[in-house]
Amino acid sequence: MSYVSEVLQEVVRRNPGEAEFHQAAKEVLDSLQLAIDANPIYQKQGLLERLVEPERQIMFRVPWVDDEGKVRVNRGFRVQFNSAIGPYKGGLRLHPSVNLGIIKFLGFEQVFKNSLTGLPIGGGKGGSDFDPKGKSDREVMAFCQSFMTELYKYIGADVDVPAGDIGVGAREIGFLYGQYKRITGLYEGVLTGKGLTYGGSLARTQATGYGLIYMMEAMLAAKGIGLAGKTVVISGAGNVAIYAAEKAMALGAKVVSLSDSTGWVYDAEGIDLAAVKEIKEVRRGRLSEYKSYRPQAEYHDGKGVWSIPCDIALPCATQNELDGEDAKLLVKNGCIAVGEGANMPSTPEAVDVFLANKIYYVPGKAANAGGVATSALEMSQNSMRLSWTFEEVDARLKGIMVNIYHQISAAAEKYGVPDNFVAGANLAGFEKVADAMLAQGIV
Ligand code: NDP
Ligand code: 2IT
Repeated sequence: MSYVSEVLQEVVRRNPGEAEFHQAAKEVLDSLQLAIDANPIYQKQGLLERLVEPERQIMFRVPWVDDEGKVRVNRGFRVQFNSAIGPYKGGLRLHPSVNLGIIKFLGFEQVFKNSLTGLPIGGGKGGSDFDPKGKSDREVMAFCQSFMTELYKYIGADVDVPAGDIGVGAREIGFLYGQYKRITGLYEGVLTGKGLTYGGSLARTQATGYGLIYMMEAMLAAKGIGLAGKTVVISGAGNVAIYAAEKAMALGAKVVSLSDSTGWVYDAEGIDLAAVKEIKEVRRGRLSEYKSYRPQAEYHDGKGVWSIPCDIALPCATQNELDGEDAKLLVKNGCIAVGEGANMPSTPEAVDVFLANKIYYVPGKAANAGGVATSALEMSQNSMRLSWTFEEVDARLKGIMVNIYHQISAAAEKYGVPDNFVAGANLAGFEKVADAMLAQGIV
């Protein structure tokens, strides 16, 4: 049995029930086979065994009191996966589906993504099975304060720097930051995605979505294809989806769909983004309300955006939201490119369909790295006690995304699998982390 297969078998045996973590580990390690074969030192140094084992996993009780006076208990997580190239860095997810396996898949992906940014950040992820939907601001604050009352022991500006993810935006980061500062007395860049009045970076809100479009623009340009005039289908209606839509439209593409966990809209003339922002960012409402702004649009309950004919598909909601059948439908309807705003939104079957059909497919760890890259820029600004202009941050973000495209494309070439950006992203992300781990000894 190959070294890679042995390690994967152990991952499954030692982490029972963590399906998403198994999936992420398999996808990465399968691609690394090429690098492993070329460098026997990796096996000798137990590099893969170390890579798949988080440095530290923290799980804790999060008790809080709801508006009816009832005591509620959630489970909190922070997985500090790998600090070979910098302090742990990665978001916090608040969603009822959160469990250890999901946080570990996200933390594992984050290690390679953060490496691709070229910035000095290790990988981590955290969150809770708390559901912010339908909760009052006071309830969200009570939860966040309780969560931070335990988490603060393990984080710090040079230790571990959490940020947002699903269910965590500016409101939650504010409550978390306030509690951290109150307990520790430290005014430091311990979280990113902060508000602009207390150390946040301009363009962090837009960064993941804008970065996704900069990646697609760079990748398509290398193939002689422009974004202008292309029809784009996007899933999700949260932070990533909204700003991906905004930048795609600014570059002349037509975005015809968005979705949330209840349903999806199809607006043939192009999505009215001001309406979506009003519904989602201001009122925290449902996408079903979109028709009251745009009566000519279609709204459907359930899943369905991947049935819309498009040139470019951008899954920006959640893991495994696009399966093999969806992928076949996209190909059949003429889709030429897929870029992942979400983390692991395409199932392994869908990825196989994209690669077999020569779809230009950029996986999440490369395509959505603009968010964490801009978080690292926020950390730099905090350390320097300076703030850069929107234009300056945005220009750096764009430079980073173009550089990531060059890295993943060059790695795919180097290992003899041109245009396979799955292999390219995994191999390019791995190299820096592996070198740093080898240099630091058996730790
Ligand atoms: P948000 O919470 O802002 O939005 C998530 C969106 O996806 C919502 O519209 C949500 O619908 C929808 N959704 C549909 N199905 C699900 C489901 N089963 N679970 C959760 N959400 C669902 O999150 P983000 O936009 O920040 O994150 C979207 C994706 O992008 C995630 O995979 C995240 O890990 C990834 N990502 C985020 C980054 C960031 O900077 N925020 C950076 C890199 C990646 P509803 O409103 O009904 O819940
Ligand atoms: O998945 C991700 O990269 C994020 N949710 C952003 C993490 C960060 O630290 O900004």
